This record gives sequence, C-alpha cells and structure tokens, in this order.
Amino acid sequence: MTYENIIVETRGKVGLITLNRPQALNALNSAILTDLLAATKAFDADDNIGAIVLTGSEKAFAAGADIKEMQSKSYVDVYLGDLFSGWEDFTRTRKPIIAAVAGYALGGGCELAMMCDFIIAGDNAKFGQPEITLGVMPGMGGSQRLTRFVGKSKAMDMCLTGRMMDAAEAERSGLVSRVVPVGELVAEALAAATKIAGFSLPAVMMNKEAVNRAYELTLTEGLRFERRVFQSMFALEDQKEGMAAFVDKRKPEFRNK
Ligand code: CO8
Repeated sequence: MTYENIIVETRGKVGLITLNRPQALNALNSAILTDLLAATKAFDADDNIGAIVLTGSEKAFAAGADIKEMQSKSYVDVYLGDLFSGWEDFTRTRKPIIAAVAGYALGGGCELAMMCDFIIAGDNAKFGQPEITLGVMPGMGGSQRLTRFVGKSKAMDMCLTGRMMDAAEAERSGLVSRVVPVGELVAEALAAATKIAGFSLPAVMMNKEAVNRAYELTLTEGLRFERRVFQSMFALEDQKEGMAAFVDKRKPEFRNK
C-alpha cells in the first residue's frame, strides 16, 4: 500500500506513522484520514506489530481539521456526509497507539492526539481547541474527551477562549503522560512502544480495553468488567509464563497466546 499523506515505517515490533502534509501543517483532510485508517488497520492485522506510534513534524502534530476542505460545505453536505464520523473508526484500533506530539496540536489535531491511548509531548507542544475563533466548535470529540482529560473548568477555558496550552500545562492538567525534549520525542515514544510490544499482546489489548471502559461505565460496572477480563486472563499461556518466570527469577518469554 502506498500512502500520500503519511509515512509508514516499522521499528522492530512497533509501527511508526508520521503525518506528512507539511505544506498544511498536517491539517487533517479526508485523504489523510483514509491513509491513517488503512495504516492502522494493517498494523492491527500484522502479527509482527505490538504497538503503534503516531507523530507529526517538529512544527506541527496537526493544526486541525482542514479548514480549506470544509470552508464551503453546507449543512446538508456535512449532515449527509456525516462529517468527521470516519474518525470513530480510528478509535477502534485495538493495538495501543501512542501520540508523540511536537508543535501544534490544534482543533482536530488535539482531538486526534486524545483519540490515541496516551500522549507523550515534546517540550514545544501546544494544545488547543481554537474552533471558536472560526465560528464553530470542536467536531471530533474535543468538547467531550478534553473535558474528561482536564476537567470542566479548563476544558471550558480552552473551548471558549481558544487559547493554547503549553506542554508543561498539558502535563500538569493530565492531558499528556510525560513531556520530553522535542529532539528526543520520537525515540522516547518508540522506546515506550517497544516496551509495550514486548509484553503479551492479548494482555496489552485487554488492559487497553479495560482502561477505555472507565470512560463509558459506572464504577460498579467497570470493576465488574475488569474482574471478568482479569479472570479470563488465566486462560492465557502468557499468564502461566509470566507468573512462572517471576517465581523462577528469570525473564518471561511471552508467546502472545
Ligand atoms: N487547515 C487548512 N490549512 C491549514 C490549517 C488548517 N487547519 N492550519 C494551517 N494551514 C495551512 C495555512 O493555511 C498555510 O497554508 P498557505 O501557506 O497555503 O497559506 C500553511 O498551513 C502554514 O500555516 P501558517 O502560515 O498559518 O503557519 P503559522 O506558523 O503562521 O501559524 C498556526 C501556525 C498558528 C497553527 C496557524 O496555521 C493556525 O492558526 N492554523 C489553524 C488552526 C485552527 O484553527 N485549527 C482548528 C481547525 S477546525 C477543527 O479542527 C475542527 C473543526 C470542527 C468543526 C466542525 C464542523 C462541523
């Protein structure tokens, strides 16, 4: 498969996707969505891949949905075309995706980063939901996911003023898991992804599924879900191997079964 708007590589057991529309600061148009969905689906289906890193350039992770592509659309166009609904497919990726964010992550760019499983930020990262400055509002999950990440007050501040949050504030607010020097960003994300890819793949995927359920379920239902999935893991060869290796004081050799 050839891609026009992204660069797709592998680093050992990690799939690395780099958004590549530098002339538009990686603005997210329908072509980039098509590429991204094809690449993540292919990595999901690839037995040699255990985790994915999604990144952009040093200047921009992504400066939002493509304003020029949507500028002239009518309500009927966006309603019948169900604008942005395709991004839901991205969130159905089953293997973990780390967003490695440098530079601008604005509007849809911030929303795409939040669709990933966690965000590592370069120290020059800037997050924002500036849609209000365009006379609209977040349309790819920003009003919902940002509120869950950083709470109502800060989400309101970001959505209503359109101001940007720097990397330090994003880390303080719980939007990103860690901040690293921008020159080390991709290496740091690849190292985290490599570590994840070395674990039992079903255990990794079940962990991801359980944490994501925390957004959807009540505490009682979430705890019930966690316990059932935890119990089901005793059917995995990797559970036997992981616990035997601990007792034998050796490194586990997970076989992903
Ligand atoms: N869409 C299209 N093109 C873009 C975008 C974008 N989001 N962002 C930047 N570009 C283009 C610029 O037009 C410019 O192209 P050209 O050279 O042809 O003029 C090129 O990228 C470089 O950009 P700048 O010259 O502006 O670069 P600067 O370094 O001066 O500024 C900024 C960088 C601050 C990031 C600036 O580009 C900017 O403000 N970009 C727009 C940010 C924004 O508003 N993002 C939100 C977009 S809306 C969205 O994501 C969700 C919308 C939901 C709507 C729901 C409707 C149903």
